[in-house]
Amino acid sequence: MSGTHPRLTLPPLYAILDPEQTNGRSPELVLRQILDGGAKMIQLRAKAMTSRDFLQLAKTARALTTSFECKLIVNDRVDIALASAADGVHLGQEDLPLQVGRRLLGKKIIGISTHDIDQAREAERNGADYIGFGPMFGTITKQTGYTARGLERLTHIRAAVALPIVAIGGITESTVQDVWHAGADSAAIISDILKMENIAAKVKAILGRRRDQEDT
Ligand code: TZP
Ligand code: MG
Repeated sequence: MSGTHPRLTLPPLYAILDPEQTNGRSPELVLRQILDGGAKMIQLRAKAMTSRDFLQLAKTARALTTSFECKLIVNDRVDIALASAADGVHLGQEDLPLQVGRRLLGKKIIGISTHDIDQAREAERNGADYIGFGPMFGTITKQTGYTARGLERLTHIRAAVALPIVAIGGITESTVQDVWHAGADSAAIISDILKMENIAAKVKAILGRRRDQEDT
């Protein structure tokens, strides 16, 4: 079974906002900067927040992202995605199974983290709307338990599934073009964006790399 949507078109950058990684800046402020930079898809990831606080943040993010015509994806939490009217949820291999998420979310977007071809094919069979694939490079943001997958494996995944692919893990402005070139529809980036003083400028710079690539 393929996804319930027509093939999802992903913007080149999939920005991830993790309130634990904002250097003390408020997540709302950081979110606004990411939106000012032009990001059109944002995932909210809040492992340590209470459900109540996560929901509050997700509702605020929903209002802001809507005004910027940006898609909002909630990490891990189907309940919070529903309650905040987000566009969808991102589920890892240890989260609720895709079929369960689909039953609860209907036509909303469901993305699945994958680390090899078998997981990618399974996500496609079960109707994911996109897959995450990684970690691409060494990342300090998340202990994934997997070694860096690298560009070559990304190319293999690209050939194995028709689903849109979001590459993740250790991607920076300097490597993002390689990732797109190897077949990712989109690049998920956390630290290279959130560590910046001027987040909007960083997002613009990353999107500018895409335009440069298209011009060549
Ligand atoms: N899943 C695999 S790697 C990763 C996630 C959530 C973290 C990516 O963060 P960064 O800082 O862009 O390497
Ligand atoms: Mg998860």
